[in-house]
Parts: sequence; structure tokens; C-alpha cells
Amino acid sequence: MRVFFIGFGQAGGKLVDMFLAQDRKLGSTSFRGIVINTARTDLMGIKNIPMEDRLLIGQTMVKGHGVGTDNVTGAKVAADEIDTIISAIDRRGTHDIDAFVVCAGLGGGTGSGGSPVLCRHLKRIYREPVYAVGVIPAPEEGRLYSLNAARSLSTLVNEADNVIVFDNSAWKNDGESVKSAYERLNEEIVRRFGVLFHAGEVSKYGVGEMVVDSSEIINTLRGGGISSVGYAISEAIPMTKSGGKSSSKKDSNSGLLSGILGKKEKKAEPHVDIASGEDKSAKIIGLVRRSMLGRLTLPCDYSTAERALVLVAGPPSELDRKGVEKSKSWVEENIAGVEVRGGDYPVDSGYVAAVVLLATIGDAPRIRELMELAKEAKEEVVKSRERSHTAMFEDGVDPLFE
Ligand SMILES: Nc1nc2c(ncn2[C@@H]2O[C@H](COP(=O)(O)OP(=O)(O)OP(=O)(O)O)[C@@H](O)[C@H]2O)c(=O)[nH]1
Ligand SMILES: [Mg+2]
Repeated sequence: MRVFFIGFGQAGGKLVDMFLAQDRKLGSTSFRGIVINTARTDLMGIKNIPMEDRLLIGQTMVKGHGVGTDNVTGAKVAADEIDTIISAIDRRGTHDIDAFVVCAGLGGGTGSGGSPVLCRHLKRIYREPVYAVGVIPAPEEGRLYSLNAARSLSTLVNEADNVIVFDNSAWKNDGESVKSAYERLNEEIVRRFGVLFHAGEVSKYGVGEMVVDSSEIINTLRGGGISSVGYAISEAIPMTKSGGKSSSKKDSNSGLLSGILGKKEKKAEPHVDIASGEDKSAKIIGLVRRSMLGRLTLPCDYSTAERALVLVAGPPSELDRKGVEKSKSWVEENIAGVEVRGGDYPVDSGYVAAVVLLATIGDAPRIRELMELAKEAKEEVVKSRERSHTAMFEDGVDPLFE
């Protein structure tokens, strides 16, 4: 799938930088992107995007120093400079793309305020679907971050065609700070979406027997709302001595398609039989179950998902149509809706991996928590306004009649 990425703010910029690095590593040209920030220094840290595609906005207002977690300013700057942003996107080229993906951390200022504004304009101007990959903050990052995220997210779900959420708190380890986990978290994000978005591509094995092309992804995300992604990877596949998957040295160590699934490729181990059809199928079903029941990008009640997409990636010798079909049926039995799409993606790897996209989910505890927090904050504001109004009225001054 040809994706135009836009990284908004620091988290978004780092993610897009990594998506482009992955694309390059795969020898693919499906991904392109620009990054936008109000902080000059954050733009300097980007590695895979040329300077002309790094956009500094809000210079008159914040002088290149960032908006300091103020997402109202973030939104204002984006709205004021939307023409500059759209020109930068057009300069990079959009005629052959399948979708826009806007990446941002929703707890800060720039990406949090700017991404809903951007999504609204992208939808207005272009025909391609506009998705957001939104990172939500851990509670330990503070109440302001959570409030920013709640506010941004509730706008974003109306502006983007779908918001796929990644929850920082679900992914950092105990005792680890969110900051020190960023790099690892970003790899997890990029691996999942990278495998998913590259799925329909022709690899050295051709395309899959059951290709997942961009329209399958687009149709899965069509319901809007919030979505979550699961992922699981197998143990290293035992290799045959001759003619097995990674028979040539270049294949196993090329670092092109190998490595995309997330583990270091090992050298072949001789004298092991390739699994039978039954085994392959069982293994695939097991992986898909694990990916859905394990840690999702946004922990949620998967039984409330309206649609799903199942993707099985691995060397062709391990892929199995029956296994994919059975997995799809299993997912269908376990989600609210009946639309489950899926297929395979042959890659040069010593592992098999499953990605499950759970689209338009009805319930996620962390989202509920964010929305309740936002509601409380709003009530507090109303109350404090009432209090100040009463106090002033008691003093004989009614601000409404001033
Ligand atoms: N997963 C992940 N989260 C990040 C990363 N960098 C920042 N975040 C989170 O994203 C949220 C917003 O942070 P930033 O992206 O730094 O904010 P910004 O959009 O640049 O906005 P300002 O700096 O306030 O102008 C916070 O909750 C951060 O914890 C990252 O590299 N990975
Ligand atoms: Mg920043």
C-alpha cells in the first residue's frame, strides 16, 4: 500500500522517520512522508527525511521553541499555516498514493493540537482515506498529558477515517520510564504497521496466495472510530539442509525482508523436516489467537470490534491457505461483527508472524478513563466559573451585565 505519512510533533516525527527507514531497508518505495513541528531542534534529529520535507511551523508565535504542551496553540498554529503544510505535501507528490497516515503523540501540544486540524483539511482536499496513528500517554506522564490526549482524540475520531491507537502505558515495562522506552515502543509500532502496509507488495516470492491489498485494509478501517492491532511471532523455523527457505547466504543475511518481522535471523539448522500441512495450519491458528489475545497496541475488549483483518507473514513454505481461512473463522466467532478479511504475505524470514487489525472497537478501558478525566475537568471548569460568578455577584458585580 502506498502511504503518505505525516509526522506531527516529536513522537510523530520519530515514527515517520522510522517508517521510512523500514521501507528503505525492505528495498521498497511504498512509503513517503514529511514531518512537521513547532520546535526546530526536534526537526534536526530526523535522519531519513530531507530538510525540505521537514516543516517548521509557528515561527512567529513560538520562535522555533515548541508550544510546550499547549495543544490549543498547537491547533491554532496548524490552522494558521495549513496552506504551507498542504503545499509541502503536494510538493512531495500525492497522485499515486492509497492513503494518508498522520502520526502523533496525542498528549503533548504540537501533534495533539495539530493532527485533528490537519486530518480535517486532508479530508477536505484529497480523496484518499486519512488515518491517524495516535500515541496516548501513560498516566504517570501527568494529568495535562491525559487531558490533551482526551481532547485531541475526541476531535480526531471525527476528523480522521480511523484512529489506530498505541497506548504507551500498556507497553512500557514495570520500573521503566516512558521516555527510556520510546525507542523500543516505536519499533513495536513501526513493525506492526510496516508489515500490514507492505502486505500486498511483490517480494522475491511474488505476491501471497491470498493477497491483502490496500482495498482490504481500507475496507476494514471503513467503520471509523478507534482501532487496535495485535501481533505475534513464532519460534525460529527449523531449516532444511538443502532447498529450504533461506538457502542462499544473501537471503538469510540480506536484512531486506528478513528482520521485518522483528527478530534477528539465524543460520540454518540442518536435518529438520518442514512441517506438514496440518502442522502449518495449526501453527498459524495458534499465532493468530496469540496475536489477538496478547498485548494489543491499545488494550481493549476485542469482542467489541466491528471488523478485522488477519495477516500471516512468513516464508512461503510455512504459509497455508487452510490455516489462514480457519484463523479468519476463529476471529469472526470472537468479534462483534462478521466482516473478517485476511491473507498471507510471503517474506524472506526464519519466522512466521501474525498481525490482527481489530477495527472500530467499542470498548477500551484506557480510552474510557481518558474521556472520564476530560469530563471531570470540564465540570471543574464550569463549577469554578459558577463560583467566581456567584462571588462577583455577591460583591454586587454581575459580569454578565457589566
Ligand atoms: N511511543 C512514543 N511516545 C512518544 C515519543 N516521544 C514522545 N512521546 C509521547 O507523545 C506525547 C507527546 O509528546 P511529543 O510528541 O514530544 O509532543 P509534541 O507533539 O512535540 O508537542 P510539544 O512538544 O508539546 O510541542 C507524550 O505523551 C509523549 O510521552 C516516542 O518517541 N515514542
Ligand atoms: Mg515537541
